[in-house]
Amino acid sequence: MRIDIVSIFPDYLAALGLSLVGKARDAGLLDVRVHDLRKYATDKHRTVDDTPYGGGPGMVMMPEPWGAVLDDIRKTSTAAPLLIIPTPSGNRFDQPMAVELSSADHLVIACGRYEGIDARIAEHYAAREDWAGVREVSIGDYVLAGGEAAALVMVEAVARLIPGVLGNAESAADDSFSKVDGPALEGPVFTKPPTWRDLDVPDVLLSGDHGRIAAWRKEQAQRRTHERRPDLS
Ligand code: 6GU
Repeated sequence: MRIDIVSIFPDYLAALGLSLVGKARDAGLLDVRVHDLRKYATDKHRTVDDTPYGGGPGMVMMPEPWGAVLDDIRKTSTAAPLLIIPTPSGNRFDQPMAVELSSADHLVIACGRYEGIDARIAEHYAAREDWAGVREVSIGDYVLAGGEAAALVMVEAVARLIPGVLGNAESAADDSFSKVDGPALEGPVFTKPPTWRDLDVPDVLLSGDHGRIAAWRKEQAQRRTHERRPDLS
């Protein structure tokens, strides 16, 4: 899979060289390219924002630099890309959306700052036959200063679903939110030592009885889901 990310703070995306996403890139499973929007500004001050029509606070990102960078990216891709615009007013990003996005050939993430990107960018690329569509996406009900942190979240959630990125031992099938049936959240986990600061690992986990262990884990997961996320149980 290829993912292009456009930002006025390309250094913000340096974390994509680390950890799971960095390894997926090194293994050739993921091609991540970061672009500096300011390179597509045309005035000497490299301006990418302007005042909103109709008045109001803040600034809006101008359509011209966005159109220029997105058209440039399209010229270098073989498959029609899906354009993702992180915004607190988008559809909610969740595990089913991560699963859907993980089968795309090419994602382009347009990170806005200020009050957002001129709405004609979403409208234009949604109508383009050489693009796979546009998704305006929010990662939760709070407001960030820009789309970069949301892009990091989405890339990591999608990358770990690409075949070959996770080892067999850490399969995504057991994740919270991933079970077709059964509780949404996973229960508590333990490792050695069996006693730490007077706290014992639950006996059942040391019993070797795989049937009892599976039943205990399911009950713990149900309890946790009920207590912490009643909306999911
Ligand atoms: Cl995707 N962007 C911004 N700026 N704020 C957010 C968000 C995205 N999701 C939740 N808050």
